[in-house]
Amino acid sequence: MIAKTEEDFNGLKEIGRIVAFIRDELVQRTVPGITTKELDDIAGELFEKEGAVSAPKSAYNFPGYTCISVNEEVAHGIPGQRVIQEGDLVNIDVSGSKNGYFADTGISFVVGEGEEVLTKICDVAKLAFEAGLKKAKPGSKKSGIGKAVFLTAKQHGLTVIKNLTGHGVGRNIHEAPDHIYNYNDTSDDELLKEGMVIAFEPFISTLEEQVYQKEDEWTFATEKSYVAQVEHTIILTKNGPIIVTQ
Ligand code: M3C
Ligand code: CO
Ligand code: CO
Repeated sequence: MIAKTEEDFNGLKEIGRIVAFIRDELVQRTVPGITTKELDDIAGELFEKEGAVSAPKSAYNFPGYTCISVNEEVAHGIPGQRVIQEGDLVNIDVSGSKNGYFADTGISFVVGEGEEVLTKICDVAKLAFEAGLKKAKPGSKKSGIGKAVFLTAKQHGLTVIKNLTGHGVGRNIHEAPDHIYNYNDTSDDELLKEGMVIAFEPFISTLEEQVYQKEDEWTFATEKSYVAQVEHTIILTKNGPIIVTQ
């Protein structure tokens, strides 16, 4: 969407605050021994308490309030009986709506002490997010964001997932612009607009550049790579981006 009115800004900030709060609460509760279903149940309670609705559930009938992906899983992981272990790479992606406004956020992190490479990809995903954010200006080419993400990955000896992208958000969970690529897609030189609301989500990978979908028809996974994501919903303005899911 293009945010124009005071009501738009306030509506986006409110759902942004809620999904960020649920994300942070779930990260804090991710300890060895807990199942991903137990974490998701906490999210369900918090959505209800906040008067908000899970977007994966309402928009796609996803079997969970949130997407929780562990190790080889990259995104759209279904909460279930999987038990979190020390050293796991976990991604928690929370998206929802309230009063007709949608926001989307996610974070990858390592549970306790883990392999060094896992911490590295999580840190580089944050750096890539910051680098892309600097290019997220009204009037600039959309592809400049992906270019910055790809360069950041490359500088650290890493790469990006090319078949998962960011997207427009605001009045729906996924809306125009359909794709914010994580590499320089030169065929894609749409210009970013004042008030445009996007969910920007770099996926930084140790090796592979494609995810495949598992037989559950939801989970995106890799075969021999680890992947980390950082996602925020941002409103682009001439005075700089507003991150509503901080
Ligand atoms: N929030 C998710 C979508 C959840 S709907 C099942 C997203 O938009 O960030 C991703 N899209 C692709 C991978 S993660
Ligand atoms: Co998301
Ligand atoms: Co998203």
